[in-house]
Amino acid sequence: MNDYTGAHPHTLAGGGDYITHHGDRPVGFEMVAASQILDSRGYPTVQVTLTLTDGDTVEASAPAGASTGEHEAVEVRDGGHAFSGRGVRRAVANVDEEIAPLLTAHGWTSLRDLDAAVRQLDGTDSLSRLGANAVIAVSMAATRAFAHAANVPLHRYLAHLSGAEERLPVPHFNVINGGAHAPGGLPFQEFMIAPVGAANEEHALQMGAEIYHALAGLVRSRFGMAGLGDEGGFAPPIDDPEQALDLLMEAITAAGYTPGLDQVAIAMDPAANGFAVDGGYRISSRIMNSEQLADYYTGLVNSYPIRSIEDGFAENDHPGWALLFERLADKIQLVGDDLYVTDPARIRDGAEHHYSNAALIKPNQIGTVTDTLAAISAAREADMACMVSHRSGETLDTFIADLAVGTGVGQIKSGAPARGERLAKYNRLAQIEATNAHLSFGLR
Ligand code: 2PG
Ligand code: MG
Repeated sequence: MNDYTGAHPHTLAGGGDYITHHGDRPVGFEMVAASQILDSRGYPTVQVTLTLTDGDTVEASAPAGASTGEHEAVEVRDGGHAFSGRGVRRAVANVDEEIAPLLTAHGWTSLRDLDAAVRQLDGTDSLSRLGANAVIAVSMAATRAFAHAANVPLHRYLAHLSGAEERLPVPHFNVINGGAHAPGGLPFQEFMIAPVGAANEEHALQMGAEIYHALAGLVRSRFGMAGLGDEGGFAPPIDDPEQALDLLMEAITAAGYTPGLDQVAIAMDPAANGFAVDGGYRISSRIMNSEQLADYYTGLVNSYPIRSIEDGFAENDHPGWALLFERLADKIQLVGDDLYVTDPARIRDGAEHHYSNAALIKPNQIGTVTDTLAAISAAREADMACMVSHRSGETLDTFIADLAVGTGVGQIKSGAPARGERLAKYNRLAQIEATNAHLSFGLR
């Protein structure tokens, strides 16, 4: 990963802009203020506003997961009666009382120094003292402050930090929701459509929306009413993953597209922590051991155009992961989410042990933007693919859209092409495309 401390000025790809001698131009903060806002599930989360010394402000807010990995950075929540214990007044106070004096004490010459100083102030590996929800919001806002000071858009600044070539990612629309994100008995959490054959981002969004509407029609005619899950996908009353996959195939065709690895592919996040039981995994009425589950996935991959499976096994079932890798790694993408929690060391370990060939990237799992970029670097060095991801609890913050473009990973998931907090990211991608005609679109 590049940083700003090198003696040579860095050139930013794709514009006439330069960031030169950034180390000589510190970013200063006049004021740091946090507040408690509500996320897309109606639970509190942390928003941070930084006022720069030039009087301009930048803002960011923390997302929150429902199916969290055991080793994720730890949020600070209030406990007690209000919001079922999920208030973030303490995390907000940590920003106002501890992080603010640190940030305003002097100028900052790099995001890396700033993130390291906040981490040091916290003093724990998991960020559990100040709260990962406080720290990630500060880090994302600070990244915007550095981009602002460098006078470049956020995605370009992130490209500069990551050393990657910018690229518009293929959106993975989560259109059927199960697991921890929806009521009902569907064990797998996410069924996604990926318009890999789209000409560009705008076209991909159109395809996603048209397929979503076709699916709405199918679900309504077949099941009457169907609820929506947390990420805007439908939650029909089904409990067999193959029923969900059949619905996707029909919806893709009904919208006038061809299901296939070169036009509209399918991706799944079973999120296997959620259906792991004593002695195996529960799918519909069956309990499968790891071998049977690997066979089951292999059967699905042979029958449907599935390009990616995330968290196919529980995070601690390393033999299961190794088995799936052996079976499918040369055919499809196998993504570690709960397995890696965006932690560079865990990603390196997974590469060494052949657990997966891809990593999910969620900034709030690790707690700072600097560490998120380090996770992407670790994956890249191990020849692993990365997919940038939202959380099931989201806000209108579009940071991950810029992160996906700036790190050039080629793929993103931000839920269904419906609901404001999901669309905010997709629309931001379209906006980046509209103002950066030179950028390529697609998988890497
Ligand atoms: C996941 C995420 C996002 P959550 O498992 O990949 O879709 O869910 O934010 O609930 O962890
Ligand atoms: Mg996941």
